[in-house]
Amino acid sequence: TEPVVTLDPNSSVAHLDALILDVLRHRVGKDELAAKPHDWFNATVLALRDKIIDRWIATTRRTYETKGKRVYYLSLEFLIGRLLRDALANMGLTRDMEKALREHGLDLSVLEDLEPDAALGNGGLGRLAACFMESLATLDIPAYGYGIRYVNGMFRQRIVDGWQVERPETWLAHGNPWEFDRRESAYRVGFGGEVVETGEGVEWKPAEQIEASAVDTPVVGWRGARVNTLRLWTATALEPIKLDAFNAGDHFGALADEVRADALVRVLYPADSSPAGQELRLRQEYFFSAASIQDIMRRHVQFHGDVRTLPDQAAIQLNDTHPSVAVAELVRLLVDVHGLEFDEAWDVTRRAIAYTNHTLLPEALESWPLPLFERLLPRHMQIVYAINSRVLREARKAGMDDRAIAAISLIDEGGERRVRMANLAFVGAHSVNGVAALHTDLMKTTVFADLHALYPSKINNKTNGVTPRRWLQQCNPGLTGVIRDAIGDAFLDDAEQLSALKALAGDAVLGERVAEVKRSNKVALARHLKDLMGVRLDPDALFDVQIKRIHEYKRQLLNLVETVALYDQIRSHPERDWVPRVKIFGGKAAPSYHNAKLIIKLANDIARRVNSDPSVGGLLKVVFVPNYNVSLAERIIPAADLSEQISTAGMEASGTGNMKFALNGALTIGTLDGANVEIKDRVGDDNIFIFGLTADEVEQRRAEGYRPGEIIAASRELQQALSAIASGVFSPDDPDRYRDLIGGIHDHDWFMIAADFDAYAAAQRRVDAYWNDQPAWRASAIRNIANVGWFSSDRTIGEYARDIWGVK
Ligand code: DL6
Repeated sequence: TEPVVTLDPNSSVAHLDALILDVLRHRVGKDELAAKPHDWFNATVLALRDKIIDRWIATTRRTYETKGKRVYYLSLEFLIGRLLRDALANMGLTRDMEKALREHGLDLSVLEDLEPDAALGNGGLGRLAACFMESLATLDIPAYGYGIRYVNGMFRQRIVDGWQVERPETWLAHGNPWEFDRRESAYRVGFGGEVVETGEGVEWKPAEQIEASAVDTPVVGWRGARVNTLRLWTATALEPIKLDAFNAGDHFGALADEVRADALVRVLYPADSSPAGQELRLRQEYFFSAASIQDIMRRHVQFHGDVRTLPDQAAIQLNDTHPSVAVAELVRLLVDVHGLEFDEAWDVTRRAIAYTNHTLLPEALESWPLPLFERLLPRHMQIVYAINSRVLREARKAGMDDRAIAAISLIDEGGERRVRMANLAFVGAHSVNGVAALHTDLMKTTVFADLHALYPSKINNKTNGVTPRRWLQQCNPGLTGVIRDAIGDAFLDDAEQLSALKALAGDAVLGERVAEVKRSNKVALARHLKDLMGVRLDPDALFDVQIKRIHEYKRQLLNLVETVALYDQIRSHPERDWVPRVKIFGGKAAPSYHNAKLIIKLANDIARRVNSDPSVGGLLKVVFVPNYNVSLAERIIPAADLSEQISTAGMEASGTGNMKFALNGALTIGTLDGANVEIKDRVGDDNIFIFGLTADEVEQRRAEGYRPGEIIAASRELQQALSAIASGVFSPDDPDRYRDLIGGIHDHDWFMIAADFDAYAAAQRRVDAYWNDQPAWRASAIRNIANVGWFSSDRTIGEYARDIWGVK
């Protein structure tokens, strides 16, 4: 099913065919007779890109002509994945391109698989940025995404003997046909040095300068509505080679500056356990923020003249605290370069900037050691102090006490002094938003309670969303076709129109068709995993999926402990009517996160044992899919029956996987956390499996003095599963491997695995019972699809545009 209309009358098959051949010959430099699949892939992308450029130029001209306000989305992460299928579908050219390639005996889907995933993000935050870019273009909002063009991006995960091993991702190894090198858009970014008095003000004289130059990727919206720009910065030394040193024989020393510049854009999230790693991370943050703010100012001054009108023409959104230093950079440019008084600069800055918070986890709230910040950014340090004095005076005036003032301060004075980037973003922004209703409420009562008391109108909620183009239409064409047959095409342009399915939820024929599509997606996934890992999966089993970053608060461990308990039960009671299950796990652990890596090993150890045990008779299979990424998610989500969203309540800001699964007809088993709460409200209690403590209850238990040992002693199933893991049943080669991991559950159980275990296990048995009633399950799947159109990122971006950015 081609779910779009063709926009361009010139895009007939013959026209595309001729274009591809021309590109292949003149830009790829290959004869059709000698071209390899990769040459055809490049020719296809370049031909499509030509079509996109026409719209890019047209829509950009329109913005200049109408003096439209632009949105600037600053994000250290853009988890883009592949672009070919997305861009083709949004341009309405999929079918024509398929035909054009077929003329040459080529299969579009094979070429699509040659595209490497652009893995410039870790997880939800980066993928959200990518969905937002697509929705901004779809809603015809002029926007730039600003980030870093990491050469290696997120690491490639290999599983060696069950352990995660990190390898560099080489997504640029064959070049990147999507991007445009914009050497003309280059800016100097300084580090270190000193601030000197000039008589007319102050001047920062950096000790080191690096050149940031732009690399642009066009982002096309649905039906080609608009093409926006993803501008990623790359770094070069001002003097890439010191010829004198080179000629004197110091070949490596001569290149040192270039290596130093290159290190800035090599990897996403350099390990920051060492001071050098911390410094690199702060350098990355300043590098991309400074280049982006300079670019924004240059465009504004060139076309609008007066820097004071910046907030009328530019809405700058900080995606989490990684670009917080942009607040100080904008003040610096306004004062030091454009000559504004500090207070006026501060006012312009706050009207231009807004900040999105994505986590309440204390360890994820960034702060930098003050000496490091001051050494690297001496002028910004002065500006931070100047901002702080204004904010703290306001707080004092408002009658706040010392405790509140200490909490509001941009400088953490407890222990080693640190610069608090979340506080800097908060005070430097006119809007501070959370990403789901519960998360936003918790922002007001926990980490930002005092800042909220001082600035009560800043915090607002913008519940996350996902683009339905990638996460329904493209990843699940079968389901898209069934929905179109059932309710027509309106949902392709407005995902909330999926609600027309509500009336058909009980329709047995529709239920059958939805189930057929699900089964064929499961068959396709099983085939893929067979090729990838040699595992055999039964497509008639319930596919139970937990794919996301591996983190203790996301509680993959709870799922694994329950898997072990189920394994035990199946062996003890083979006479029961067990529902065959395939437990699918996937996700990466941060390289220095010991317990997360151990959890991956545990999943693999359990898989090895369970999958080779004839006594479970194929009733239970466990799979850990290596190198989970966007493209794998696009295969796995359409094939899932059950979506595991089981974080400790109060800890997952929103989640976006939860939305993608529900949109593809999977039922959720989950806690009342993040956006699960709103998903439940929309799909209804009967179509979701909610269990466990609420965020308030988690807080209360902790306050009361939580004793997991007592809970474990009272739950036979839990006790047995934990002791099996701890005693080495799944790790006979190293029986003590999991002793400490499980010991942590007995001891403090910070993530409340014990407290939620019985409720989780009971919910899983409710899942089994419901699965046995297939008509009811199918009706619930349809109700999920029908009710989650609201979680489209078009809706989210519409809300940002209206409430925060003031753009149409
Ligand atoms: O808002 C996108 C995404 C949420 O869906 C996840 O719940 C949340 O964990 C994630 N946050 C981060 C924050 N990391 N830092 N810093 O990735 O954001």
